[in-house]
Amino acid sequence: LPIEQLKTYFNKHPKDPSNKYAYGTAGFRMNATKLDSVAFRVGLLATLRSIKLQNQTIGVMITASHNPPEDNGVKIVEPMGEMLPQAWEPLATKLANVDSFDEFIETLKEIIKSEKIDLSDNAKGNGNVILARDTRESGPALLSAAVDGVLALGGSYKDEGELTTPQLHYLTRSSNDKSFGQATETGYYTKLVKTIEEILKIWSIEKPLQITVDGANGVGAEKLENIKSSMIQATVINDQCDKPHMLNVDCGADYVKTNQKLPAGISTNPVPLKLYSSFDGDADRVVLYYVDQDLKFKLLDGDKIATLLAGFISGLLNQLKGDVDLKLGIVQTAYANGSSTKFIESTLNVPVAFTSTGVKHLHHKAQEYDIGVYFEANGHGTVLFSTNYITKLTNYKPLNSEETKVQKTLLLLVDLINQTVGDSISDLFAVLIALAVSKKTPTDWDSQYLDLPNKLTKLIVNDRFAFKTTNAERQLLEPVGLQEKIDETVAKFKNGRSFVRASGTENAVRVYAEADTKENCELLNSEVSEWVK
Ligand code: NG1
Ligand code: ZN
Repeated sequence: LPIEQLKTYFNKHPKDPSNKYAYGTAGFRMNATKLDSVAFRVGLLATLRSIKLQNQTIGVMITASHNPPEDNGVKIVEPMGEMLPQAWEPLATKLANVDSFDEFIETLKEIIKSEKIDLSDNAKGNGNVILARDTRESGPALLSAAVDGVLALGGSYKDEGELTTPQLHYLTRSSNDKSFGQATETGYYTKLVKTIEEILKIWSIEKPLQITVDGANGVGAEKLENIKSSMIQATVINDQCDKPHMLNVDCGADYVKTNQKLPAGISTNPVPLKLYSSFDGDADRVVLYYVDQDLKFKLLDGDKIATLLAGFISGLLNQLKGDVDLKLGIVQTAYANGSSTKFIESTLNVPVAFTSTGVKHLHHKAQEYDIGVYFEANGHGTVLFSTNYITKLTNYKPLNSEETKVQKTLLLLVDLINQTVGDSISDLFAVLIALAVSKKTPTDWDSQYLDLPNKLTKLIVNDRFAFKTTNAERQLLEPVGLQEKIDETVAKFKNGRSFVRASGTENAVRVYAEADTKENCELLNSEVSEWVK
């Protein structure tokens, strides 16, 4: 190890001993002023990860997504665009928390030894890291702290500047896998636009896809404007990316989903039956919505996106009369609306699996299917296609020209939908294409099933780590006795369901409740919250 060099950089990014860090659902995330030492150490860990993986490119993303503008975060992206493996999370946590330089070196040595990382001259390189950030004010400084982590080990880096989280995933993957696309931001747009235009052409759709998008005043707004095609008419509002203090304020996917209402910029003058969409602060989540004739707000959240896309894909597959035996499944979390689960199982006849919150869990589970559709209710998700899917469909011999169209479309969906992670931009176009090809209006889509009234709140507690769950986070093991109380309360409500878990991204405990009416779900939520307090 280059001890002197490490020491210089270590001293440049001092850690406040009173700060404690944990690599959670979405990496490290908190008030940005506390993250300098963490970003430096994550840069270093990413470099080690790259060396371990024969110098493949590793990604580092600086973002706090839908959280307030003064927060920030940092997470690591794997060579194929996936999240950091869970086995490395405790290593990241440990490295972030050590205080003295001696402990720091000790921890680095432990990681190098236990992970069998080759730092000799024979290694394939000193590590290769690409970095990007969202539009937060704290972004540039945190990004350069992470760069110092790379430099401390003599690694190479590329600063990609402002990108959406899924774009950074795309670039990481395409840097390691040429077949995925050109490893540039332009390459990302080209792949997307080409695929959209091809699908529309197959179905002779001449009317451009139209949508108004609330960009959360974040990076997604700016990037969406780079997509240029005569077949796409996207109007972006809340696009003030140059005013970082406005990020996610009264707008964005999380605001719309949590408050179940229109964002700033649309709330005063919504056009009935017109489809709108909101991205979150780093553009990996998307929700859609409209107002009906009576101006009543109708949310089309992640659950509705999952059912739309799964229904669209299975509908296409059913049109192929030859032999294509492919396994379709939907992955949800406890936050999925009960009505959606029922609809998927009994109407779509598709199996549903449940995992813990956090995309890494859903993504992993979705890989077990040929078509794995996963979405969190908040709009974070994607569709994964297996190699078996690609092989079977590529080799399929269409029986007529209609089947040729279906076959081509099914194969193009693999390029349309970001295979690495949930992506507001690509998910949005997947939805618009599913609607256009199947000639559905927003109302048709929405009427597939009726959401049960639901309420999600958060509580600040003394120690959120005291809340331990089981059964995909739907039941509490600890504090002992609390689950029984919740069960008794839930039993009093028609269609009642409620659960409690600690957030992995905020210092809070979340309480979810659904029931037959709005009043009842609110009552259930507040009664359960009383037990938690
Ligand atoms: P936590 O804070 O662990 O609930 C939130 C979201 C997750 C996921 C992560 C990462 C809810 C209830 N939770 O996690 O779904 O998106 O942030 O951004 O929406
Ligand atoms: Zn996000």
